[in-house]
Amino acid sequence: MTHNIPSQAQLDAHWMPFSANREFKADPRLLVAADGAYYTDSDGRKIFDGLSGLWTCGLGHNVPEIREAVSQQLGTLDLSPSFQFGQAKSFELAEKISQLMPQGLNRVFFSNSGSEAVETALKIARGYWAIQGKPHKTKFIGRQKGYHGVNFGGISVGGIGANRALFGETLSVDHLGHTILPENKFTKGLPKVGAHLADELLDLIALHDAGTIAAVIVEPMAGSAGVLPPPQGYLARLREICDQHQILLIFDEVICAFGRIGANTAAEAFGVKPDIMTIAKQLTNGAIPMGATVAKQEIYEAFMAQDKPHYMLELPHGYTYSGHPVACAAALASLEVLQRDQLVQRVDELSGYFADLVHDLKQCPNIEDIRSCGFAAGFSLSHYPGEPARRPYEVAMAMWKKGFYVRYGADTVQLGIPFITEKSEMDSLMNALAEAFNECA
Ligand code: PXG
Repeated sequence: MTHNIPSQAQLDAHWMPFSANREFKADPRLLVAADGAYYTDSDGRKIFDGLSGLWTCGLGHNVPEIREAVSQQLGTLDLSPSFQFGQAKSFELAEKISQLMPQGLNRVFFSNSGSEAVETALKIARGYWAIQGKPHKTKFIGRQKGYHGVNFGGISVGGIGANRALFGETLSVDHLGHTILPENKFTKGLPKVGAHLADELLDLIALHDAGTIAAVIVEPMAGSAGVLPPPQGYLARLREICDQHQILLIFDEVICAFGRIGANTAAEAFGVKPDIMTIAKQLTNGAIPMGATVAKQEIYEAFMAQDKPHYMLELPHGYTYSGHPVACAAALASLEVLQRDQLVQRVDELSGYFADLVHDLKQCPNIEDIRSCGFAAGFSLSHYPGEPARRPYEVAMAMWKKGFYVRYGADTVQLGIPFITEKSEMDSLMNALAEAFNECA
């Protein structure tokens, strides 16, 4: 398989995203194939995909229906201009997505990534208030530890300092505190304490005035920061305060939507409906890039009701590849398989088994906290002095040697297993993780 190994010049030429380039290029970890819940690496080893790609491939890899739909679409209509012209699949997909959303969230704007879905949501929120004659409502409220992608809007509302530090001025934003409380350590599912943390929004409203705030954006379950399920009642309280003060609520469900937590959406799972939702990742099972922003019908209608000639744009925003036919084909096939194989229900049914295994690792060395929700779990590890990120990296590398791919970032190790994972595979994953935690003690 040597043809799969890049030369040094090739390695040098690629500036890798969110990667320690120097570390990687000194000893590359290369994947050459994927099928079901497993990758094959360049040494021919089978590697269990403990993060479903990057929280994307819940159905597993190499899904025949997606492969065929994409290939057929490429041979039929490979691209149609997304502005002012259309093709049937984007409309079909928009309706399909609406059916999986909480009622009333039924106007879908397509993009190509979670980051773009977030930018679109922020622009729709500001535009909405401008149209309503409230052009001063421009500020956004994010939350500490939030991840909303990497574009300027996203890092502005994002709450991960390391992702903003180098890049200077952001949009006008403020942040709620994160929802990690010491009394909630080692909770399975939603922590009991913490609904009161939503009241911090009242302080921010007192400080900035609701007349300057366009929207609050949160991940209903924060993913990248280490799997942080929302405290019970927290999201409902945020919803209540937003309603009282005419502030839009945006849920960033780029990780949550379409099964990760055992429901079609986190909004459904947690019983709280946002005004705007961002989705991506599982939408196409990761096979083709696609994001989308889903707005409440009233928001769309406000744009349509503007006093403009009928041939003028209602929202001057969009991407060359918005609603790309090949991405639409992948998404339609992916959602079809998700439903046909009842994988959302499967995650829900097996999430208790998964959570029990995950929490059994509490006794391993250096485990400071464990959180879990659906088929996602986060382990916070105690730090080496001055080096919070080192132990998770060491654990992930030990796992890689054992044939398991897991996510590491900041002081956490995370799992986001495929929806098709068998109980026996969960058992092997946890056994390997227990060994890795012990080896890295
Ligand atoms: N919002 C949320 C909640 C996300 O998790 C984005 C927006 C941005 O999506 P794009 O498609 O622009 O990357 C994300 C992405 C990880 C990991 O290892 C998480 C993401 C991306 C890459 C890695 O946790 N989340």
